[in-house]
Amino acid sequence: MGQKSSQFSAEELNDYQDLTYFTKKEVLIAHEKFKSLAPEKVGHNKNAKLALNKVLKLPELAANPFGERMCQVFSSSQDGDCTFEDFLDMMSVFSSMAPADVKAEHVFRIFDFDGDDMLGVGDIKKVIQCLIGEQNVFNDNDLKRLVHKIFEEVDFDDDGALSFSEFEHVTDMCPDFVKMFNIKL
Ligand SMILES: [Ca+2]
Ligand SMILES: [Ca+2]
Repeated sequence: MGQKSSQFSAEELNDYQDLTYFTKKEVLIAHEKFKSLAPEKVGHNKNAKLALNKVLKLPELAANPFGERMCQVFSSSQDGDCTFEDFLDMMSVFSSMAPADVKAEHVFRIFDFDGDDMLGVGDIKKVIQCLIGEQNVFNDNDLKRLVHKIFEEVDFDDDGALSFSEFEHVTDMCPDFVKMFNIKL
């Protein structure tokens, strides 16, 4: 029926549908987006691995101050390079269909720059720096004060780091924060 033959078998599409928040049709739309980033590569290898700078060409990622970090978190090689499956996973988690707690879990990983499963002072400083942009230099004292304020609010057990459950209080208080990571397919 369709003019273009799909690069995917029915079985593959069923699997992707089961593993993501997407319908088969949306999986194909996600693949078109992935392909548009590097048509020459993805044209003959549907699951080709694209370099980080190619993936960041996706406007939604380019516009997000955490775009690079998002790719790193979803990259199966952990360097930001993404196969289609990495990309599909990322699009699925940040789609409007994914539940808020799943999104929050991944935002937590994005913010956990050093990967120790806690958001420490260093992580939060980096998050703030990403949010305000590299051009805007934040006075060191202001930055310290802001970090202090955040920890005062949500570091309930006073251990100097935010666990996921402490972080969830932040996302409950400001749902817009997680919405910043919504990507429309
Ligand atoms: Ca950390
Ligand atoms: Ca804590």
